[in-house]
Amino acid sequence: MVELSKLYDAILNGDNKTALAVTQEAISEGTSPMDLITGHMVPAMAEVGHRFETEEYYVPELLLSARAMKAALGVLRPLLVASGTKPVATIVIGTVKGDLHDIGKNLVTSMLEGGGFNVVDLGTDVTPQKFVDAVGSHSANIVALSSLLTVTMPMMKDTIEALKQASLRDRVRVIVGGAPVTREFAEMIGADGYSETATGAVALARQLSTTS
Ligand code: B1M
Repeated sequence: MVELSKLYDAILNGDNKTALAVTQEAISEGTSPMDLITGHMVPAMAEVGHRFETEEYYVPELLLSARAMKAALGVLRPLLVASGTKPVATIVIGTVKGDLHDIGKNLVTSMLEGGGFNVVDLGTDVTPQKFVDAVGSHSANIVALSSLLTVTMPMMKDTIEALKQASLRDRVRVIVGGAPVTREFAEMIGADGYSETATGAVALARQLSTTS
């Protein structure tokens, strides 16, 4: 059996080849993708963040770790995605303007796809107008906003305002998440829901799509 702590170490050390190899081996041995993600990969990224805060790591190390994380997620993503089911609802997702963090957002996207949603991923650094346009053109039921930076959190409010201005707010539910976002913040900006985790986002989207 492959030693799963090697996956944690590979992400922490920015070693994408080992991250990929260990993930592939673990999956072939029958380890569940979610065990790898929650038990080893997310904790490794949390430690990367801690080392960045304590100035043991700098941006180049963050980038290498992010690359290793993405390599491992690339193997897991197809396994998280359900196939052949009728979409529950359409969700437009993106990381808000000014913010380039996409690992968590990509994880949320995969989990939502796995939960049977049709997901339109707008990527990172998404302007309020781009969200508005996508809601209109895809007739989306839910807009999912991700933010990892304290300074980009106000963009979530701006996006909700832009949806109001475009007379689309009544047609869509807005959910928000990302490390610095809180339930209180979500309520304050008038979002319909908040989730701390990717799995929680799926449950929330399900709940909102049955009550809309
Ligand atoms: Co950045 N970065 N970063 N970074 N980075 C953080 C976020 C930071 C907390 C690090 C730190 O200081 N400890 C800090 C933000 C501080 C703050 O504002 N509160 C920070 C900073 C300061 C910066 C820069 C400003 C650094 C600089 O340039 N001086 C810069 C900003 C660039 C920009 O965006 N404009 C920057 C850059 C980067 C990289 C590009 C190098 C890289 C991102 C690569 C990429 O994403 N492609 C990076 C990384 C890797 C991190 C850390 C280390 C890891 C983030 C991550 O991927 N986590 C991060 C520290 C940390 O988070 N501990 C940090 C793993 C991921 C699975 O978790 O994204 O939280 P997360 O997603 C979770 C939940 O939050 C939730 O579900 C996911 C799974 O459970 N979730 C949702 C996320 N979105 C959701 C939406 C939902 C629901 C749940 O509903 C819609």
